[in-house]
Amino acid sequence: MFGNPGSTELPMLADFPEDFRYVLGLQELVVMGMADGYAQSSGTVGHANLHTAPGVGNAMGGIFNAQANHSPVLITAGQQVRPHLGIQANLTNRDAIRMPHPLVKWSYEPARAADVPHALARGIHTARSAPKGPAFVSIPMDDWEGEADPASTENVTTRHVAGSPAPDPDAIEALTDSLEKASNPVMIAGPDIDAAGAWDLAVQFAEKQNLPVFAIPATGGGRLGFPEGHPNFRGILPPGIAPVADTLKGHDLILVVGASVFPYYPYLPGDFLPEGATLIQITSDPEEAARAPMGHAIVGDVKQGLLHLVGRVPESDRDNGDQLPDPIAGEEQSPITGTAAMHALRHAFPEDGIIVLEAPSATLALRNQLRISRPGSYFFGAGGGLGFGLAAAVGIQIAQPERPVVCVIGEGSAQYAITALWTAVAYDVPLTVLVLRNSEYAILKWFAMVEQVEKAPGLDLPALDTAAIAQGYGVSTTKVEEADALNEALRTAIASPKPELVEVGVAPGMWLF
Ligand SMILES: Cc1ncc(C[n+]2csc(CCOP(=O)(O)OP(=O)(O)O)c2C)c(N)n1
Repeated sequence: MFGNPGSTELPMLADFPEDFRYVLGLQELVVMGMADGYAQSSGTVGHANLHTAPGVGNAMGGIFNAQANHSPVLITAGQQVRPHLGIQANLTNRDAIRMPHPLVKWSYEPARAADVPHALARGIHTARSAPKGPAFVSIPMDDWEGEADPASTENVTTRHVAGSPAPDPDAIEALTDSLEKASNPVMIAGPDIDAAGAWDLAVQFAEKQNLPVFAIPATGGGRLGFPEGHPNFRGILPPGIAPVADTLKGHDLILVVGASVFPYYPYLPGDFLPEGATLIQITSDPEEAARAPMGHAIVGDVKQGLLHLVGRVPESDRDNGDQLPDPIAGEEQSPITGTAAMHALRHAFPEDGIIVLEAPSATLALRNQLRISRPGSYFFGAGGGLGFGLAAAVGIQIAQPERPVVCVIGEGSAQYAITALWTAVAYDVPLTVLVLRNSEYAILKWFAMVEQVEKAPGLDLPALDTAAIAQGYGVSTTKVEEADALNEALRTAIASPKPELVEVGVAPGMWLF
């Protein structure tokens, strides 16, 4: 249970069971992000416990992110005692169900104290059923004094809800035929391949069919669905409507697996697909299927879909285009470029490392430099709400104590969930944080250009000393300016059994390679 307690949650925490662990976050956005990262990385349900209405309010951006990440999180919040609800006593969540409603799969306040165990079980099953996502239960604080119904509690704590609806075999058969007839098909790999544990199947399928593979746009993909160092990998789709169609020109069949179609941003209108192309999406999320602006969809479990495809398609020796060139460090300059910083990280990053990324102007540079090629090794806030990165990294490192986690974060982004550093220190979470300091909101300056906005205020961050702040939370820190020193500092930090923060000065601007 990740939580931040208040008076309304204390009864819930009484006699805290020994087989549970409580991880304190100092602000609810951080609590939510930690539970999200933990849930995604562990493959189990994360639990975030929030402080009645203001706590849910603070966590809202994180709940938004968990929804976009398809992250199975049970969110509980305390509530005033039932006799106080009608008179709206202080701290009453006056419309607890409606407050997080659009951002969760299910929002509920039990009608009776005796219904709390069932509501919690229902929330857990709801969060982890396809499509996965957050579920919310508000619990009046006097309910913990009430009597549970022993028979019902026995049932709800022992029953399992297993399985994920399979795609229609006829639809998969038809897709197999379309693939056979296509002259230049392509696969677009999305985050739910990783979440479904279907990474190896995606590779087998692409290899058997000799398909070129793209990743979905970087800004909307919370996980990787295909190894980016694989010879079939062709790169990351751009995020706008017209540029996606342009990139996919020449392909007549576009198969999107485990993603929405597509997480576009900014708005760059045009044709959705290249002329003559057909798109087919396999997704576990009926809502993702329904809202797609083009193509056809097959709704069902991504792993089972790929399993059937691998079993049915023949080996192909089609020509699938050119491999990506090796990443280069780029020209030396001072301050170093974001590309050079990511190149230094590439050479310090261990085989079994996990990246958590929230460094907007260096997103593409990191992806292109590191070409991450192991499953469960990359997490990004798909919703775009800052505050995911640092918090999720702490939750992921707790879920994966044996694997080194490196959170790469812009100095602006770091501030949203900065108190996560305290949790890392308090619970001995040996996370490495790499802060890219460019003294500005670089990505917003780029957006200002795209949106033709001139003279916007508030895009510079002079004299923001993230390392000094981190020291206040008890984190050991190192500041570097050169690529070699960065590489050295990262190796030391990653090997350290304590949380460490490395801050590197980078030149302002956007880093695409
Ligand atoms: C909760 C939230 N507030 C504001 C934004 C808008 N926003 C997007 S990127 C960004 C700046 C990030 O700055 P920094 O981390 O320094 O990265 P840089 O762009 O310089 O690489 C902001 C404020 C957001 N995405 N989420």
